[in-house]
Amino acid sequence: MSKIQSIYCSFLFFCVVSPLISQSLVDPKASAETQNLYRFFKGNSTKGFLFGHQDDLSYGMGWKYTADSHKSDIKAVCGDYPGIFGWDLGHIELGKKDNLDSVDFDVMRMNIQYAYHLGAVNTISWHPNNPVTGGNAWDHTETVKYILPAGEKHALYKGYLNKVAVFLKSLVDEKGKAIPVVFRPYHEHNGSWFWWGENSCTTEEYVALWKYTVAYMRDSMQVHNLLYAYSANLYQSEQEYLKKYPGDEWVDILGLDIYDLPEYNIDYVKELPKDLKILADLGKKKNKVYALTETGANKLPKRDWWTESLLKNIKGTGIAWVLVWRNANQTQFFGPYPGQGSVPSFLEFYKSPESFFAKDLKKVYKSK
Ligand code: BMA
Repeated sequence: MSKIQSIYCSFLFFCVVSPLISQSLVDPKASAETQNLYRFFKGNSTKGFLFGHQDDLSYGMGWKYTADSHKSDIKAVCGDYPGIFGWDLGHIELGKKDNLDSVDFDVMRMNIQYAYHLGAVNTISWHPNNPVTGGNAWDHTETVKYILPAGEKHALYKGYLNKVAVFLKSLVDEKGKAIPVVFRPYHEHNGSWFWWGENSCTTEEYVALWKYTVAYMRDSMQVHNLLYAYSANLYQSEQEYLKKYPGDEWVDILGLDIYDLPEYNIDYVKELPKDLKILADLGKKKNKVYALTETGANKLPKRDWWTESLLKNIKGTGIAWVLVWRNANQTQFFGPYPGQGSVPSFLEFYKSPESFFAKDLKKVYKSK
């Protein structure tokens, strides 16, 4: 290629291709850092995936956050923080000080800022209480139709969204710049345990809820630091995965939630690659980032789980990240902690060139 041709190609890339990349996001006004995060995911997924842990900085086995301690079970085990941190906004809609798992929202904000300062990524899910009954997210009484614009609980729902938007907009760095977040509302909708789940609303209602929520954040509340992730629980086919899909212009990232739990009644090591293959094929077809948005084996009974059950089945799949759920207490933990039986396997997983932890991340939010 001559010098002139190469200058012309770069010119074409910057004027034609790069605006197209940003235009393909749900939010055309997404901040530069948010667009860069998406580009980072795309580029990095050929090299490996970020490792993530829910509530990692807020509490762990036998400890709770105290100011400036920056404790983490993952760091205590491998000397490094996760590459992606998960948080949940459940109960913010009620105006509560703490979330549904007793995390103070001010602490959550500080931890999100700390994760950003480490160069790592933040992803936020939301388990809102049922706006019709006042029960929790698992109260799957029919609800969605009552909170849509024509419904009698619509004003209440808008109030919920206002509180979420205010929190998301408060996520800024020390210079006041917005911190990008992967927002993952209304997850596992193809299961029937949440009020937005399979048997509690129709496809039209779910899609309307998704679109209304996204448009409200983006257009009414002008929140511009979000990538939107849609994540389904186990599925058997692409068709099933897409049953309630709101459409390409409403989703940035495709997700899968799948657990290695006896009550799931699945053979995880068989099911995981099958579901991931469907997800990866779809991600490639749609040219979208895709991720293993929730997984884990409660209490980690298999000592080699990290290498044999997880790493073997996710390496080379192109997922942007894998996130394991929280370390709540002795009866519910998905991450290792010092002395736990799976630590040697986790350390092998950590050392794998494909797993990215915080120290591996340098330019997540930069344009190049
Ligand atoms: C579930 C459990 C609950 C928790 C909820 C929201 O999977 O971990 O204990 O309240 O997620 O984090």
